[in-house]
Amino acid sequence: MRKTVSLFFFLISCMLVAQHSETISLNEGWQFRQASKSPQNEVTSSTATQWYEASVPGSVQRDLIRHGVLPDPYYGTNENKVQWIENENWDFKKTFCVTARQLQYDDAMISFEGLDTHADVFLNGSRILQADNMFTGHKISVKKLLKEGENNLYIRFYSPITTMMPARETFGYDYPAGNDHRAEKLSVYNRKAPYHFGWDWGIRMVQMGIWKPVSLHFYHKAFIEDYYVKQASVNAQKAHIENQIEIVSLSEQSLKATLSIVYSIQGGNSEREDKEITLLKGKNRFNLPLVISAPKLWMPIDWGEQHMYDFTAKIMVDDKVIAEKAVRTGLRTIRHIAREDAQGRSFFFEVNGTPLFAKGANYIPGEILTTQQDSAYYAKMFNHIEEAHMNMVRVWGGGIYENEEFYRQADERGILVWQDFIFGCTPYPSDDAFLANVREEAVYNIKRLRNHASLAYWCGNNEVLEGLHYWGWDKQYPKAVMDAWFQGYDKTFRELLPALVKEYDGTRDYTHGSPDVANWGQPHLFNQGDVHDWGLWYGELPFEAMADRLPRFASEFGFQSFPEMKTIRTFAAPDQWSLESEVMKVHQKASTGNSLIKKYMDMYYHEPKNFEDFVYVGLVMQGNGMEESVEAMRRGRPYCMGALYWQINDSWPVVSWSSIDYYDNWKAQHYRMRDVLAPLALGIAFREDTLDFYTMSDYLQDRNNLQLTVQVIDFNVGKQKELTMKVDAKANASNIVGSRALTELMRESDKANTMIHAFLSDSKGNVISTKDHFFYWPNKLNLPETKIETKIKYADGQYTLTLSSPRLAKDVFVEIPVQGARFSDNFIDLLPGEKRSIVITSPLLKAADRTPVTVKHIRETY
Ligand code: NHV
Repeated sequence: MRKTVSLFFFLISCMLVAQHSETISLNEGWQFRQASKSPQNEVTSSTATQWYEASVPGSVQRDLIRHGVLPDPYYGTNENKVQWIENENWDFKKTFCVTARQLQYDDAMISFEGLDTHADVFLNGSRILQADNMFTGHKISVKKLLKEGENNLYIRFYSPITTMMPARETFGYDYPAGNDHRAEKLSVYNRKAPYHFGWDWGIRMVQMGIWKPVSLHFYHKAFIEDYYVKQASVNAQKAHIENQIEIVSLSEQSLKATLSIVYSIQGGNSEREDKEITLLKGKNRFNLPLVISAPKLWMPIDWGEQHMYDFTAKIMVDDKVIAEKAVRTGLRTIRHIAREDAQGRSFFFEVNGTPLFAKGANYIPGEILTTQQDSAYYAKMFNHIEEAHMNMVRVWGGGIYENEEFYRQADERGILVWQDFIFGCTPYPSDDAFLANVREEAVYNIKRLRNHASLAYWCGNNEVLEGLHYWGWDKQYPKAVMDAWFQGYDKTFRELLPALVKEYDGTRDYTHGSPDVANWGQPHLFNQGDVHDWGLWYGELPFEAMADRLPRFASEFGFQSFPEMKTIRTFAAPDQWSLESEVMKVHQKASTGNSLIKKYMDMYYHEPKNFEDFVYVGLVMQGNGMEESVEAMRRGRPYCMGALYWQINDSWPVVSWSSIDYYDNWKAQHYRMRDVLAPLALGIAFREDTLDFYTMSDYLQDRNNLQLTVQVIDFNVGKQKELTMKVDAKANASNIVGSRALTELMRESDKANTMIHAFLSDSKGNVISTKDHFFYWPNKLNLPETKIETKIKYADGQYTLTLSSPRLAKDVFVEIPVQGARFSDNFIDLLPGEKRSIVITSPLLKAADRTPVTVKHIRETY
């Protein structure tokens, strides 16, 4: 059926005669097989040498799992069973048809948007490409090689391991690439996603294959190779746009043509700007500047609308369009402000001239099988980002330059993107050949991403300099090697990449790497630049300490948790439910992870009764602790102007620092981020026996005449006292709006059995933000034993729970064995006598099933 439909469209397109171009997808009909067989893999891989159908985009590993040749790599200890693939070479082939009519086009270009990684590509007996960089796309002129009827494409992918092994042999050392989970550290020689080689939250799967689309383009006369809508300057009065266009002319003679830019605000009336041009054979570059008066600016989320403009560049010859290309973008300015000031050196972003407190997270590729990140995946991920009220994500340097759809979602929703170049946590080679490869990769990706309104900032790498300075490598390597790495750092990150950003982007700021100069072990440097503050977690500092060591901008800080039991059940049988079991160890990649979770749990909680309670308490600890840290940063503006926590997502089911697990279950942390990052949130700081109440606002308008209600709640009997205050929430600022001495509210001796429940409401009584403040962590609280009463209304797609408890039930966790089910709230504090309703939604929920819902709270874990 599908074949008939595509044949129909194919015939239709053949009937359109006077086309200036035509594109056919070459994603269908690929086959693959193992090309080599290492002696040690003789037995394991015997089934892989036959031809299998391949899905493109995809990878060898993804397809072998699909065909059942490899087991589910996430289950049990199966990770070990899929490692042999990386040592082998793999062949891909496909045939496709070209018609006589198509051969009449002036040129045909085959486009590979991404080959992972070392590959020779052959077409009808000729080698058309030698690829060695996963991140670079290729467009190759193939008209002379094509023939009418059947054409043959063949790609041999070479093992990234065996291909680069000689580099290691000749260098004489292994690089200190600690996250590369093989003894021979070959990730550094491969321009390939570092996380494929393993990470401290990552399964290792060194993939090979066609990871991005393949297509064949036919052109008459000319085509537009690239179109950059460069925002030379933008303000509320005028936007100066340079339309930078690269046109390839295929005609032997020079061509007189009109370059026309048609543009409009999305859905509005279009305007047009023309320029007469002469095209010479080969590449031609033109710039057509234009001015848009009173542009409607693209705004970050919560600051206004994400207005988008459509630009189309057209080349016309004799009034006929011979080539065109469209760009959709938003007009705005984003500046990174690094300014010496009284405290040190600032680090913040200004959007359309207004300082922005950056709220968000670090993003890793959300699938180890990279190509499983499809459009639906990105839409879902950006829902999570938006629902937690983030306005910035950092595409971290150990992953990939993300797919188009990532940035398109970010544009549409008003989320700024901090983009690392893909280097992380180790030095890299810096010889001429390596840097030439990096140059090509950087130019390709800057050009690919520069039209996105959301793209805010370029950063050379993640923690390479931090590693060189602080990770003890000088004790493991000779001085000459260290010197070469420092010099290589400068060449790559202080010379090559910034020069390319300037030349090919020219509008965005760049930093050599993150963090800038500050290091988490040197708090005296926290007054300048961005910090990855791992004093929490690696430095074993308590959550409370984060408020006393605010950085100017936190680009990383985080805390681990296990995913909830329903995710653990997908990979571990009950006999493996313990920290040190074989299976759990495969799913905990951080060598000190379990001991750190236990250390912090000893600091804050009574010892949980069993593994399941340990998992639950760990989730709550991460959620509440990270909320505390993020709130301190947000209260601390304008000194501190950003909180991007480590990390929002997972690439497989694993113990990690994520706030959402691999199966889309929000951990407690994601709920707490949603609360603390709300555009207008209430904060509480308890210092020197005084409670300070803060409004933390990202709105650009003041919100005045709000009511702050402060209740003193006894864990056993409920409300003891209530007071209200009229408060104003100042725009784009954090301010103390009220203070109360503890003694005005309660007795010092009641701190272990009393909490503060405060909320902010508008004049109509709508609650804007709620904040519960406890004076201690649970092991120092007198939490009462209590039983939660649960009533459930079952409907298809939605269960509604009503919860109540005669006494305080802290951190109430509602569980349902349905992956990805959404809860209107979870991990909540249920106050004495309070009735709370929680709505669970999932298309998998059926009223008739009465899927069991379980509820637990902290007092039940000890
Ligand atoms: O370990 C968690 C995350 C990593 O997954 C990721 O690479 O960039 N993490 C920790 C650090 N940076 C990052 C900080 N690194 C160190 C801390 C303590 C000692 C050595 C290194 C991310």
